[in-house]
Amino acid sequence: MKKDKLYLTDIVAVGDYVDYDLNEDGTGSIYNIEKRINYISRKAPKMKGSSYRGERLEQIIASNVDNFFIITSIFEPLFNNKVVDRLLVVGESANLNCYIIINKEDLDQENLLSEWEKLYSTIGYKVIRTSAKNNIGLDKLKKLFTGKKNVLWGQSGVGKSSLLNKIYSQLNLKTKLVSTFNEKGTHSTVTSTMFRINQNTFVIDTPGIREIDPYGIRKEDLGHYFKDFLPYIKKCRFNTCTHNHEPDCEVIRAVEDEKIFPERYDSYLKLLDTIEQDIIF
Ligand SMILES: Nc1nc2c(ncn2[C@@H]2O[C@H](COP(=O)(O)OP(=O)(O)OP(=O)(O)O)[C@@H](O)[C@H]2O)c(=O)[nH]1
Ligand SMILES: [Mg+2]
Ligand SMILES: [Zn+2]
Repeated sequence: MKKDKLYLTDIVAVGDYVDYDLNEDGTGSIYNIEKRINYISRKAPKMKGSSYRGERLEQIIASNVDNFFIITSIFEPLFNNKVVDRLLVVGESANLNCYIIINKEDLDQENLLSEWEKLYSTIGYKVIRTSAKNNIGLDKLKKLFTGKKNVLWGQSGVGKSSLLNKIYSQLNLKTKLVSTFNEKGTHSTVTSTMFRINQNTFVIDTPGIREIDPYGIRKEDLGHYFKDFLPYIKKCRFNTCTHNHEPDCEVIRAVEDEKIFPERYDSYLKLLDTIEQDIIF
């Protein structure tokens, strides 16, 4: 399976259970990290000096979570299904409960939201449409959060912090001003933080991403993390089929028969290509 190699960028991640000693002056040291039940991660963005023998390190975003909320917006930034599909691969490969939030429904002038909602709910994902601006869908989200450890992840500017502020006003998280929204290089949230809402409800706000490459996924396993492919994968002629060029591929047949959405297959091929390029590199 995945994640057999661990060249970590972060030794401790948000959500870890740790043992620590605390000094009188408030400083302290962690001396034990409990084994993670699960975690979400990505390949650390390409940076000089961050590679180990040409490999990109794994960056852990959050650990020991119950629910993974993939947050998108319909506009500003424009809904990006490729990013959603990549985040779904992250969630599925970690065996997490994945939800898709489509925020800023107040900006949905071209009625795109319903189409994406339909696509993802047909596959079997729960889609929650929200507007932090107009207070839509907030009660639904609050209910899903309650009693769980939740992580919110998505592109920068989709409204992660705004939604959390609206649901839990005590958090008072920093968000972007509308006027500065289009300025490049500005992330309002710069580090992942977990907030305890009550005894057993936690939310983790994360910095927005620009790029997302799932870590440690082998190309012959990638199809297993597209849950709409699962009914067909077993029927491919080769059990190492990458559903790309191989003969008698049932996934390709299902795309041709319109049983798999072409948008999803396209995302799959792009991700497969990324993995292959990384192997050469
Ligand atoms: N029209 C509209 N604007 C929204 C909505 N939700 C958030 N915004 C605006 O979108 C911008 C970005 O919101 P943030 O909450 O900072 O986004 P974020 O996902 O936390 O961004 P990062 O912290 O950079 O990852 C702000 O200007 C918000 O006011 C919404 O439902 N509708
Ligand atoms: Mg934020
Ligand atoms: Zn196949």
